[in-house]
Amino acid sequence: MTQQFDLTDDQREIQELARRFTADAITPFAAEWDEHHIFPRDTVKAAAELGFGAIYVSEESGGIGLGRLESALIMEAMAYGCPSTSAFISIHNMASWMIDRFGDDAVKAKYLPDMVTCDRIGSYCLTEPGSGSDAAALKTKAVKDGDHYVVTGSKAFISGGGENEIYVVMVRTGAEGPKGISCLVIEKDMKGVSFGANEKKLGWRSQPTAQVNFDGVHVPVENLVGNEGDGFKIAMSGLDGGRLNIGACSLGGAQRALDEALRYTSERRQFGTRIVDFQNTQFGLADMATELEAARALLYMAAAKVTTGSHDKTKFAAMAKRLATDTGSAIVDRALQMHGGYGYLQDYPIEKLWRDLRVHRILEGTNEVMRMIVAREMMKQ
Ligand code: FAD
Ligand code: 2MC
Repeated sequence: MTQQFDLTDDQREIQELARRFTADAITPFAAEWDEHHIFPRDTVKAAAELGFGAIYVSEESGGIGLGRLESALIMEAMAYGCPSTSAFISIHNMASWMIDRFGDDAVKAKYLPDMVTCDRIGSYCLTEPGSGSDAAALKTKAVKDGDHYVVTGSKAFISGGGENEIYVVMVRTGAEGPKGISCLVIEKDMKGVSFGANEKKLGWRSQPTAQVNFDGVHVPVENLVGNEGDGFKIAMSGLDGGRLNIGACSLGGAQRALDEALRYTSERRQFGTRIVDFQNTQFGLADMATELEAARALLYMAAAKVTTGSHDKTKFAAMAKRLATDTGSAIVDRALQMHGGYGYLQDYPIEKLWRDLRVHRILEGTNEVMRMIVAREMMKQ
């Protein structure tokens, strides 16, 4: 936002491009992907052809080198059609950016060309069965043996697990705590990598989630991203942007629910009048629109701060993720109520939005962890 409180022409153009792509390639198919648990790999590849596989990867590495506000605009637009698919593409962007931002030339040259085009898709692996919110307690071990690390352990809940080719994995190379963590790129086909069953989920059904296991996997030392001991900070920096994108996915889903609620209540009649003619409905719609704009404004501001590397970017990203995901869920829930019983049926898009947005309050840091980050920053001041 170079002009105060408005998007630039370039930002509007990228938003329009993402909206057109969504209308053609995502919205018409989202219900089927959800119902039949179809992962739309071809659509992800088509998104990459527009540059959406490497939105904030530098142009030198083949990305489109945009900022985090542009990324939020793209994620929000795609989530209007399918929050699950948009969020999946967001995670790939986060993993690719971590390699681009912190990797050396060799690791970038090895992985980024195929990741930019989504010929190889990336997963982000931090969570373990015993460490979710307390991410720095992770136990997956990487022991150096000559020119390799030998990696043993398990990662839980990995988006794209079993499907994706590239795993950006936080491992323990040193002592307990955040400073003993490093970041390694591990490939699906390396010997000793295996996957758990595809998790059966409430939402996010257009993408697989699985445990990823490492049993003595030999990973070349050149696959280290950054220096030994930098892994936790790299993981957290990735999440500053990832959390904005997840928040943006909630905004997109909530905007769709609001539009659907306005349309439905303008058509449906009870007691001899349209549902939208009841003042109760109008006040509800007005509040939904107001709260959505407020959450959006904070998210765009936080995105601008992450782009410029502002000192308070982590706090703002956490605030924006918390507000956008809580607000998004609340709006979808109200939209479902306005649809009455029909909102509960798969014949309308609302119940899927409700299910997809629910998990945004849990992953990429629960909303309780977001509050913890904000409060810690406040107490430092
Ligand atoms: P826990 O940490 O056990 O938390 C349980 C509850 O306790 C939560 O309500 C939490 O907020 C609360 N709590 C915990 N600590 C505190 C505290 N200090 N103060 C107050 N409340 C607290 N992870 C990845 O690394 N990569 C992925 O691709 C990925 N994809 C995912 C996809 C899905 C569909 C899901 C559901 C999860 C995914 N995750 C992924 C994992 C996700 O990030 C974790 O589920 C999340 O961080 C929470 O960890 P947990 O589930 O272990 O919950
Ligand atoms: N950017 C850069 N560095 C950061 C950072 C950030 N955003 N946040 C923390 N750090 C640094 C921090 O400065 C400190 O370094 P130093 O000691 O040199 O100052 C170091 O990292 C350790 O930080 P903390 O002391 O804050 O670590 P702590 O263990 O207390 O907790 C917490 C950090 C709770 C914020 C972190 O564990 C967390 O975010 N937990 C939630 C886990 C999570 O978000 N998981 C998401 C998995 S991905 C997912 O769900 C997907 C769908 C992809």
